[in-house]
Amino acid sequence: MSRYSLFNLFRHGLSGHTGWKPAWRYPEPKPAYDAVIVGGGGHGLATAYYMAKLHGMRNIAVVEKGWIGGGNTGRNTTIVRSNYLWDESAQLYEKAMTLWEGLSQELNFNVMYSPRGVFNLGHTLQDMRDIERRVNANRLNGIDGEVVSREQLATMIPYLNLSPKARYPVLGASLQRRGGTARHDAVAWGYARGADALGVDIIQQCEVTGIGREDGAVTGIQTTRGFIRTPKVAVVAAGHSSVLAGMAGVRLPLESHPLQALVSEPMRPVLDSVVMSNAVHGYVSQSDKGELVIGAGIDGYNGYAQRGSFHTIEHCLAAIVELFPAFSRARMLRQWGGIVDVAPDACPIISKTPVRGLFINCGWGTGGFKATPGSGWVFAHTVAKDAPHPLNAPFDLGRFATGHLIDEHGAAAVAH
Ligand code: FAD
Ligand code: PYC
Repeated sequence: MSRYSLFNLFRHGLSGHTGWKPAWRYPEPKPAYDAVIVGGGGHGLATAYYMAKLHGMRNIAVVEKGWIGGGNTGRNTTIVRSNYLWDESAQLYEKAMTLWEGLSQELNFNVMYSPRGVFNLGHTLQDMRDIERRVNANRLNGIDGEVVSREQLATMIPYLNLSPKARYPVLGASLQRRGGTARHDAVAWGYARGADALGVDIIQQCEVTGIGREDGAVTGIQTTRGFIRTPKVAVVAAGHSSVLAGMAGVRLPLESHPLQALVSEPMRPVLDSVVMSNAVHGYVSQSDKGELVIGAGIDGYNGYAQRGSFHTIEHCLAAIVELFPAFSRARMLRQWGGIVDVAPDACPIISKTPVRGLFINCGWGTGGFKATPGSGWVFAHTVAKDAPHPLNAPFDLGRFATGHLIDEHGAAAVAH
């Protein structure tokens, strides 16, 4: 900590913590904007930031029904990687990865991107063949990846159970060393502060309840704080995407599911990488505070509650304890859920819609946190220019009519 920040901390402490300059304003909605982004998660805020910064759109607003980052952005397990199978997704997630690498500097806000390495474990010969195929595909796309043997894992992840007698014995893994974690809410705060400084209005506690249309084009949004006129509405509402699109008569090929995570009590450093296993439905990393951050597969039913069923996390913890028997003595501190929007090919939809001026960015399912900077970057281009960027062109709605699906179930990491 610099002498200046220490001095400020001391000064604010003595003044009863008054007089802090808020990191962003709390403006009243204006009657009209050039564009409105619905959803103040990381993706919506990143979109606003890049629209203002790169496309000169300053008369814009982000409208959030709760508080920024209170959706999946603040509920995820913060895993960042770009090791997707198909060229289209690999390039999109790799764009995000390169933005992560400079994001703290770009925003002058520490997003705590930590490239500590992400392992995807293989438990069967078929898993290992899939891992080899994916690593080869990644490398052909210029993305770092390695196949790691069981023997190497013994030194790289000391507490991992490598017994051949395990129910799902570990045979090896893929490793992306540039993958890792980032601080989820800092990403929302950093983009919010940056967007606000460029003139973007961030309007919290403002729910969109309707989308106005005339002659097949958007006219504005109905909100709990009045009607806002705008020719462009960009919906980035994760688990509620279909609800919002439905307000404009657009039907999306999405299902909303609960996805749960939990953290243990803090403990000394025991795990310096991210370990994921699709086969046993569990993944784990250790936060800087020392908590084990653990996540499960999705709850199988559709729902809009930010909670899930007990048996799902029970199953997940059984898997984690099987992978790391030493963790059986850790007590769990808290558990929560988010609502994820899953598309049939486990890929996002970043697209114009049949309604002129209505854009959607959704379908990130269980894996959109890692994409946050890239998603905002391409969506800003799409909304500002009324046309997709080449990186997101393959992810348009049209693919569900033409059949050009990009099946990334194998790389999705969380089984669904
Ligand atoms: P959100 O952050 O959910 O933002 C959408 C916002 O829209 C919300 O704040 C919501 O309040 C707002 N909204 C909805 N309806 C309205 C309305 N009518 N009016 C106004 N505002 C509205 N991804 C990874 O890459 N790595 C991970 O490790 C990972 N782990 C996960 C673990 C869990 C438990 C969960 C739930 C998700 C995980 N994900 C992970 C997925 C990731 O969190 C999401 O894909 C990503 O955060 C989506 O960001 P977003 O900004 O689109 O959505
Ligand atoms: O997409 O990498 C991922 C992920 C990990 C946990 C949840 N999603």
